Amino acid sequence: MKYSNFFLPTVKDAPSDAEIISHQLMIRAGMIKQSSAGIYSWLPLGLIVLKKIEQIVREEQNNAGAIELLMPTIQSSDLWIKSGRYDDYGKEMLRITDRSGREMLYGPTNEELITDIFKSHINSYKDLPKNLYHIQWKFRDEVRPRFGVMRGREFLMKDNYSFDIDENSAKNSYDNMFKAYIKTFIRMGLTPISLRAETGPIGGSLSHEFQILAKTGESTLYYDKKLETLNMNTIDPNELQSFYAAVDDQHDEKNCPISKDNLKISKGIEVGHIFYFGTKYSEKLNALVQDKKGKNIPVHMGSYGIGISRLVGALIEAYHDEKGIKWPLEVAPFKLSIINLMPEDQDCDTKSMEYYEYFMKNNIEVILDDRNCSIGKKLSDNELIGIPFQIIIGKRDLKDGLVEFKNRQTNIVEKIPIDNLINFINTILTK
Ligand code: 5CA
Repeated sequence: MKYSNFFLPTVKDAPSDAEIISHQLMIRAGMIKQSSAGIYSWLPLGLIVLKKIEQIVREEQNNAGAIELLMPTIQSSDLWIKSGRYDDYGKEMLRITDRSGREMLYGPTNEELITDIFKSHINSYKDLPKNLYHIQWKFRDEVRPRFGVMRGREFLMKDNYSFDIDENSAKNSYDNMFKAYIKTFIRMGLTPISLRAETGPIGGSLSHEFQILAKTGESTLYYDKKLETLNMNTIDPNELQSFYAAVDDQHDEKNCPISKDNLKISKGIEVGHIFYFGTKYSEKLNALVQDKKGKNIPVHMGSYGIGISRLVGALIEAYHDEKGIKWPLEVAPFKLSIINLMPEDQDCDTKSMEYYEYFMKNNIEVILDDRNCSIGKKLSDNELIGIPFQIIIGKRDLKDGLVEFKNRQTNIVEKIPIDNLINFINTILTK
């Protein structure tokens, strides 16, 4: 991508209602534009990151055996009346009347609709377990939408639903998702902390929320330090669920079961929530399956949510400095930024283009900053948008046969001989 062709409208100052750093940086880095309270347009840079996060979530869902489908955003009220949640959801649900006077709603979640799909097609234990997911926009008319995409009214969520013949099997499905969630967040470069949670309007008896650590997070977490050093390949959900973890209003210093030496206190942001609610919806919506003895029984269900759009903000909360964003490589909108400090200089232009074409040809996501603007603006915009690796091409360095390389995570700058640069980058990217 050439910066001059792209649409990346960076702005100097964030609006005064942007209270938290991720909201400020997303606006300043030209990632989103507010359309109305809690509702945003995703500008190209923001959309690339959103899609990257979505893809990691999708891959880990697929790896865990979940099957993707897509349900609509607009739902009919019928199923919600049957489940009893049409009234329970209150003002948070956006209600719409169509031209025929039918009551519709913009889905805040999908337990009812998926149960209806399930029951139309599956009626035997032989077809279980099943785990279905979709990635779709939700709407919740939050009383106080704030913090940008972290608490929006319209937001992108991955939600899936597991169907099992009994409680034992349902707990396996729950643990399978638990494991997939930990992997998903670690892949994004985040540190997930899992905590027992309230079930709220979703209902049920078992629930965990997943918070990721960020110094600027909203909740204070108290947890066993072992939760911070997980190995993605050896996750044991039962072991993790047995470790101590609590948010501040649940934590009681006097009755804390672990020693002070093992207790860590950090700030976190909730990015995922999972529930086991047994037959709550299947009974009301008549989703029955035949068991081995030929008896029709309500299917056992769980639901599992990840806030994909919230994760964009959460990642920025976890990775930024006073100059801007510092994307972890896995979710970065581009891996490399080639910054041509002097586009009007023939040598700078030729070298920049040579590198750019090489990376483009080799499918390495790169942005070439070829704008005719001041060096100061170029450098500060690049700090702001947080591409992990910067290749800075200036006239003086080129004369000495060098280019500058900056690692945005560490902010360390090195001079690299021009002929070694491609090898150097390839080595870093394969590490
Ligand atoms: N049906 C269940 C699981 S699929 C459910 O809706 N769970 S939830 O209410 O906890 O939401 C799941 C995730 O969506 C949350 O962990 C959070 O990351 C995200 N989320 C919820 N509300 C918002 C919001 N207003 N703005 C942005 N993300 C949100």
